Amino acid sequence: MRVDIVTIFPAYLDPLTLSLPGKARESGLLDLRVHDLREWTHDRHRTVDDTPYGGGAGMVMKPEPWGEALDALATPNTTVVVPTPAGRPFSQALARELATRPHLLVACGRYEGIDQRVLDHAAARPDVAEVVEVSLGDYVLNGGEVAALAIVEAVARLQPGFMGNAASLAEESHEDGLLEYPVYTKPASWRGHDVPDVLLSGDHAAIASWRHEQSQRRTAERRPDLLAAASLPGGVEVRPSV
Ligand code: 6GU
Repeated sequence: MRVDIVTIFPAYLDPLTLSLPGKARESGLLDLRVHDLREWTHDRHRTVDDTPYGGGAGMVMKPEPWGEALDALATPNTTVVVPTPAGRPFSQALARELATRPHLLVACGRYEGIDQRVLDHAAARPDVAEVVEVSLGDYVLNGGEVAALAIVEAVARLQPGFMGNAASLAEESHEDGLLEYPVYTKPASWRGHDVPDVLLSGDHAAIASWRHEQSQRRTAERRPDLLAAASLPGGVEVRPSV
């Protein structure tokens, strides 16, 4: 999969060259490139923003540099991803959907956002399959860069062959619509806290059913909104403790 990220702060994306995404890059699973939007400016000050039509606080990103960035980077089948608090909520399901796309172009906005015509123009281009505005959640970041880190990491680790252990992908939080159960390692007793007996029992069926119950309990307590959507295959009855 190819991923291009366009930003006025390329250094913000440096973490993507480290750790797991770094390995994916080295192995060729992820062809990731970070671009400075100012490459596509032509004035002495490399201007990327201007005052909003209609007035109001803050600045808006100018359309021209974004148009040239798309001209340079769009391929015959590009999905443009625009991090914005006004976007569609990011989720494991959306990560899975984006992971199937051959090319993502992540457009990181700053200031009050990007001129709307950039997105309208992108959506109308024959070399753009879709424009997806994505929000990480109901809070405000200074720009799209931190969101781009999260989105690209969530998508990259779903590439076939990316994870060392494919089973851990299937078992983790959100893949089955429930939160993950608590995990423990040695020692069996630590500072007066003991690992639950069932995990030391060697009874694999009992362990599986304990873990499923724990997942349901946690989800009911912390994220009851997820339970309505989750498939609940004949599990235990769970009531929130709060
Ligand atoms: Cl995706 N972008 C920005 N700028 N702020 C956010 C966000 C995204 N998600 C939550 N807040």
